[in-house]
Amino acid sequence: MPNLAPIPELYVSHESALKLKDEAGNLPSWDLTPRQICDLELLMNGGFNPLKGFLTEEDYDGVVENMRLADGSLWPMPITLDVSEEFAEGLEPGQDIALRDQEGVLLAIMSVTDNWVPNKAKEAEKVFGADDLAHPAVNYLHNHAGKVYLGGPVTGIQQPVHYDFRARRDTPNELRAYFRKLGWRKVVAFQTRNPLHRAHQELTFRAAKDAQANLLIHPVVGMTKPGDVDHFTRVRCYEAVLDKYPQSTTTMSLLPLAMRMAGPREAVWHGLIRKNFGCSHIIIGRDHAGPGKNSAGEDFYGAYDAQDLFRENAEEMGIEMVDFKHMVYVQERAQYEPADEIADKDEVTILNISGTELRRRLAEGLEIPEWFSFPEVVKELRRTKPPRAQQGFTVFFTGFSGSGKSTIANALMVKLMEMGGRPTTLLDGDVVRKHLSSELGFSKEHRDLNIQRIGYVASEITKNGGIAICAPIAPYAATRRTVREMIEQYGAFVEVHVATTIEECERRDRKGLYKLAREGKIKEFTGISDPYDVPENPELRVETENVDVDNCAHQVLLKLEALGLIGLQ
Ligand code: PPS
Repeated sequence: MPNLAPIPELYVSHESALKLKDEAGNLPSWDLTPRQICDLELLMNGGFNPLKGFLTEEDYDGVVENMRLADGSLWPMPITLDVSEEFAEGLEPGQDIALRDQEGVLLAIMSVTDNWVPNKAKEAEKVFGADDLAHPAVNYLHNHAGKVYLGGPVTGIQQPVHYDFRARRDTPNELRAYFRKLGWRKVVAFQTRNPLHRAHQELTFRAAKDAQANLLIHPVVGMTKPGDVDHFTRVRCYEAVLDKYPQSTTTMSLLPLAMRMAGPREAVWHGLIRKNFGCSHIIIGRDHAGPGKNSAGEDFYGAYDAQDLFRENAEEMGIEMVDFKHMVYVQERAQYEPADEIADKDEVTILNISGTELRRRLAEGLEIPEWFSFPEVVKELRRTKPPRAQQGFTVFFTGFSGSGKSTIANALMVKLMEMGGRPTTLLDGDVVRKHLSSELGFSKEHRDLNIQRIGYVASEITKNGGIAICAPIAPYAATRRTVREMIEQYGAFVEVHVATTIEECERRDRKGLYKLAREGKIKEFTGISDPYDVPENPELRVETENVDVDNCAHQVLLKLEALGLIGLQ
């Protein structure tokens, strides 16, 4: 049975917080990233107990190496404060820094004891199992996280502010108090980042019944896997499913966790967090917190690795694992049953709809049967994700200067406007440089900024149901990937490589720039004195030599139709 006494938090009293706020004006100030805000919230409210701050170098080494803090306690996930080299440079040991949210609100003071450059490749191998950018956390580590880590204890000033679903957010101590008040001694936690359908409702209910425990639906609303259903939609879905459980057996609380999709280590981490939230059990499934396929197309982890690692550590963790039962629908009996308990398998009809099939049906506006999900859940999902042909999307042309990007993009825009239906905006390289990026040059840093700005505008257009057509050179693969990730949260990203060779572009030399570049009068010219990473897997590659513009634009239209984004008459 869990001890439901309060656990330590890192917050100071209201009076001390006011005083510290006053003094913090003179401290170096770090604006936390969304992931760091999630981590900080769980550090401060005890969700990451026994951590007292961001990991020191010694703790970090132990956690990376063998999941142990320097004092020997079990902790599987590096919780580190990554910052830029410039910020870390002037910091002396013992220096206090102010940790602020993205609006500048002071959330905590951190006493920096450690300041080091981590070996990220090693962290990727040890923590995530492979230094492979197909893993979202490895990609984050290499392409988003700062170069330097800071470690040290944190003094909590105030919780990050949330304006959404306030009544559904609880700290570990609030949940513990709630369980104490209701006399819930045994509680099974269900961790989820997906909408719940009937099978989930059945399996969670059974898990709680088998353990003779109450049930906590504990969905992650911090950061989940890129491409997941947004948490606003999910929470509205969860609210609907909550009514399907017998009254007063089940509750729901939202967890502001930034997931890492680290499979086995993540399962142990989820267990420790749920223990802090007062739970006695947690449901761990097949491929728990799995990141999908690696760059060779194989699973990162074995299907039962998470359960195995959890089992090895369960005793020390003080929270029990409940096996996730694979539930399937038996048509003849009109009910869900655990797949491994169906004795007459060969005589009955077993129905199942995979995640991929569900997404296809939603994307194409097809029927989703009631045996699979609750009508309220399907309605919410359809509201957020209308069929693809009604969603916004981005067509992102990339290629050398003079390759024909702008001309094809213009032709495509006109064709789409002829078809009508969705507002269409062209973000051409030259136009963007005039209106959005007029102060930028062509250094790597400036090109990245330019492309990120285009990506930002395109993602807003996509989010709001429009069509964005972008036509910059966008020479760097990593930046194109960042833009893809920004946009795919909201709709399709269709990368079109305009594959005109550099020789042909130079031969055409419409603007006379290649001549100037050859003469050294324009520096850092793409293809001449600056690199261009050829897209490896664009949705479409168009050749322009001996093909007219109309045909190139038509190839793009056909691709959009094949992807279900437009309906050709
Ligand atoms: S980038 O790399 O994506 O930010 O470039 P982009 O915004 O598309 O701008 C490319 C246009 O700027 C002109 N130009 C140069 N291109 C490449 N390298 C250098 N150094 C350079 N200096 C000026 C060039 O005309 C490009 O126009 P397009 O439309 O591509 O022909």
